[in-house]
Amino acid sequence: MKKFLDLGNQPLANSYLKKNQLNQKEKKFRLEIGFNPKNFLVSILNTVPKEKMFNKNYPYKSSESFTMRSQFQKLAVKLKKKFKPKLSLEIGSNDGAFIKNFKKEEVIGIEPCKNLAKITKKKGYKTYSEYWDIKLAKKISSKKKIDLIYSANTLSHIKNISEIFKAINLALTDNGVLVLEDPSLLECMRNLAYDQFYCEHIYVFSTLSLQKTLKVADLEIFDIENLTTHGGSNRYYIKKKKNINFKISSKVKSNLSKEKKFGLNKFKTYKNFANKVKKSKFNLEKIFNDLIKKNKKIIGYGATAKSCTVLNYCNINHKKIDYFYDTTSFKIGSYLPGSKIPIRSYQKLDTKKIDYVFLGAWNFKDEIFKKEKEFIKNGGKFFTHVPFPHII
Ligand code: JHZ
Repeated sequence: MKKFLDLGNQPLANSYLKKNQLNQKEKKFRLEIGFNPKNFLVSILNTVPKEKMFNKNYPYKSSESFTMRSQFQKLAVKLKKKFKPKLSLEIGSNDGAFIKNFKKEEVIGIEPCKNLAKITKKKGYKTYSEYWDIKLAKKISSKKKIDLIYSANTLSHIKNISEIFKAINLALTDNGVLVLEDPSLLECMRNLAYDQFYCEHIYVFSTLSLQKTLKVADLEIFDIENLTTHGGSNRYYIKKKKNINFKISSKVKSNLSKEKKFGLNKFKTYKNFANKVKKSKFNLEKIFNDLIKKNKKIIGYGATAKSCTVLNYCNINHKKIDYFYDTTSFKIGSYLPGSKIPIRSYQKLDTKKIDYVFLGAWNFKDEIFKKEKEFIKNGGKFFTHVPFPHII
C-alpha cells in the first residue's frame, strides 16, 4: 500500500459520547489512506477491530431517512421482478429497511449489531446476528442456496474482502446474483468528499479495484448503475464467472474507462487529491473563523459518521458549533466523538435562533432543503465542504 493522505488522529466515528464520558480520554487511531497499485484498492491503513465498531451499541439506522426508505422499497420491487429470487439474503440488514419489503419466509438478514438485529427479529424476520464469513455462509446455505444476495454500505466495511466474496460465491446458486452498493471512489474524489474515509470505511471501491478483487473469488461484474445515494454510489450486479446467462453490459466498460480517464489506476491522482484536501481544510476553517468573528450562531445538521472526519481534521469543536440536530434516537443527548459537540433532538430550523447551518449530512441536501424551505426563505444559510467549502 502506498500512503497518500493523513487525516490525523481520529476517534471512532460512531462512538458518540455520553455526558459522563466527556472528561475521559478517547481512544484514537491514525486515519491514513493508501493505494495499492497492484489491485487498485484504496483503503485505510490502520484498521480498528470490527467488534469495537459493530456491536450492540451501533447508532446508525438506515430507516432514519425518507430517501433511503423509499430507495430500498423501490429497489426490492425491481430486484424481485428482475431476478425472481425464491430466497434472498442481505448482508448488513441494519434495522430492516430493505428486507422488510420481502415476505418473511423468502429473506434472511445478517446483522452483527445486536441492537439492530433485535429489531428485525422482533418483526419475525430470520436474522443472524453474526459477522459474514465462510463459516456462516456454509451454515446458512447447506440446505438451500441463495438466489439473491444484497449488500449496501457494508462490504466496504469488512477487512478480509476476498474471503467475504468467496463466502458469497459459496452461498449463491449457480445462477444467483450479488447486488452490491457502496460509495463510488470516483465520486468521492470528484467531490473532494474526504469524509468518506473513517474507521468503518475500510475501502472506498472503484470498479477497477472491485473487478480485480472479485476475480480472486471467481465472480464478475455484469452491470452497474451509477447512483446519487450517499454522495455518489455504484450499484454493481455480480454473477459467478461460469454463469453465462447474464450478458456483460456496456456500462461495465464505460465505468472502467471513466475511472481510467480520471486516473484511478495511478498513484499521482491520489497525491493530487491529498493536496486538494489540505486546501479544503484551510478554506473550511476560514469560513468558520469568519462567521465566528461576525458573532453568527452556527449549528450542525445530521451528526453523521462522515462528520467525525471533517470536524476532527479541521479542528472544529463545541466552541465553533453550538450543537447538531439529528433525528436518530440513539444519538440524541450524546456528543460527537472528538469534537464533543452536543447532539439535540431535531427541531425545525428557525432564523430567530440560528444563522448558519453546517451540513453534516450533505448527502441528503435535497431532502433537508425541502424540509427547511422556510428557514432558507427567511434568510437562513447552510454551508458545506463538498465539493469545496462554501456557503450555499
Ligand atoms: P448518513 C453511516 O454513515 C455509517 P453516515 C455507515 N458506515 C455508512 O456507510 C453509511 O451510514 C451508509 C441524520 N439526518 O446516512 C440521520 C437527520 O437528522 O449520511 C443520520 O444520523 N435529518 C454504515 O452517518 C445522518 O443524518 C435528516 O433530515 O455518514 C445521516 O447519516 C436526514 C436526512 C438525516 O450516514
